[in-house]
Amino acid sequence: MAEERENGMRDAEWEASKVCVLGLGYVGLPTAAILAVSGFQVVGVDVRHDVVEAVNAGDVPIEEAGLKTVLQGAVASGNLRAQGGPEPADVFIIAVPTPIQQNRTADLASVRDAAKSIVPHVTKGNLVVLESTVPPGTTDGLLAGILSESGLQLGEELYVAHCPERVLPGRVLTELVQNDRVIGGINAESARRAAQLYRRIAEGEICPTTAVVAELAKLVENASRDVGIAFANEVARISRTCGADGREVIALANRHPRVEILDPGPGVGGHCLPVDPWFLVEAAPELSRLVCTAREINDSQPAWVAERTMAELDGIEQPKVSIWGVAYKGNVDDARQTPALRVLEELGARGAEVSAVDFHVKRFEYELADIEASVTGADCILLLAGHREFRFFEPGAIGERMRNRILFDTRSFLPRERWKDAGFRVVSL
Ligand code: SAJ
Repeated sequence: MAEERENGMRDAEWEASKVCVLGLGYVGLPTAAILAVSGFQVVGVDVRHDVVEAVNAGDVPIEEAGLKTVLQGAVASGNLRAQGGPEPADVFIIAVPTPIQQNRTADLASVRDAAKSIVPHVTKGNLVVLESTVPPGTTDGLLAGILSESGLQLGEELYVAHCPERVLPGRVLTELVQNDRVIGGINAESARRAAQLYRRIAEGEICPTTAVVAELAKLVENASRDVGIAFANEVARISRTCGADGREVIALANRHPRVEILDPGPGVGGHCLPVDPWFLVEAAPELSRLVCTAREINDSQPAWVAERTMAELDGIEQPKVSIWGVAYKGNVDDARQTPALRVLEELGARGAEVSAVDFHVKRFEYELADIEASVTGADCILLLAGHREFRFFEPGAIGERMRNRILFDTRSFLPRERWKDAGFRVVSL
């Protein structure tokens, strides 16, 4: 009883004021900046020296609407500074990458390293939050295992929770604040404390649960989207075989009040959807047949797009294709796991000459061309990512530079009629 009272007192008094955020990527950096402008003392930690330097200079190493301004405010206020390693704080938030390995299992090396790096700094009453997407069981297993090396009693003296990030690249600042948050504690008190922290920055609902439910919920969200996209891609292929336009089929089916089919596209990229569903497969291989098939469909979409492009170019000698957009989706600078890379390579393997244009991506496996050079002498524009800049180009002026006027718009992004009026044969998925 006395202990309960003591705990109650301690809980009521607990209010974090200093947060250490490990990993200053597309989730960690905006989280750190928002915590700082919300009044927390924030230490951002990254293993990359260039990232630390950029952040301290108020520079954003990633393209994300509004982030630079928020970051500069946070740094100028003195509430945010970045460095190479952690230091004592009330809360440690781990937001490091969890990529996939060759064998399609999660690579948890960064989570392991980040957790180990905080062990010497954690003290009684601290909270450790894992935001990175992880296979079910990681928080209770790997993370708790490492943190117990601190000698602190987990759930009693050191609180641990998994609060998966759910923000959509391109809308990170808005979604960080507005989205509901799933807060999975290793015990109820851990969830309660983590909920208290997120209530100070989030306007969405705070939903406390267990760590494993939070891990699964996050994976299921992304697997659900991946399955939905695979269905849309499959519908597009079936429709094409039947001589119909898949997008028109989907648009009409979506007029049913209980149908909401997603958009077909050139494939699924980014560092989330092509990766996270495999963590479910890893947890229960025999039971994840739909998830697995959806992955395979989406992974085969770039080859299908390349095949269809070549069919449009049939009879043209040494065809030349101008790819518009290599980012994994429109208006982001991220080309990680982009379907464009596979499309480009598949086209090359089929004998097409390919050049690619992108107004956002700075790092790509192949050299990017400027738009004039890319379309000059080209037979086909293959639009893969709907960057807003592509809408600025006058179809007539582009067509004049081309050898043949074919537009394969895999996103149905450009105004079809305008391009048709300029003499283009416009093809969609
Ligand atoms: N795509 C389609 N058709 C669609 C929607 C998307 O082909 O109808 C493609 C996109 O072009 C892209 C890929 O899918 O290549 C993924 O894009 P996205 O916008 O669906 O998602 P991400 O990867 O940018 O962000 C997802 C989001 N998850 C969900 O919407 C369930 C985000 O909320 C997560 O926080 C993020 O993954 C993450 O970090 O896990």
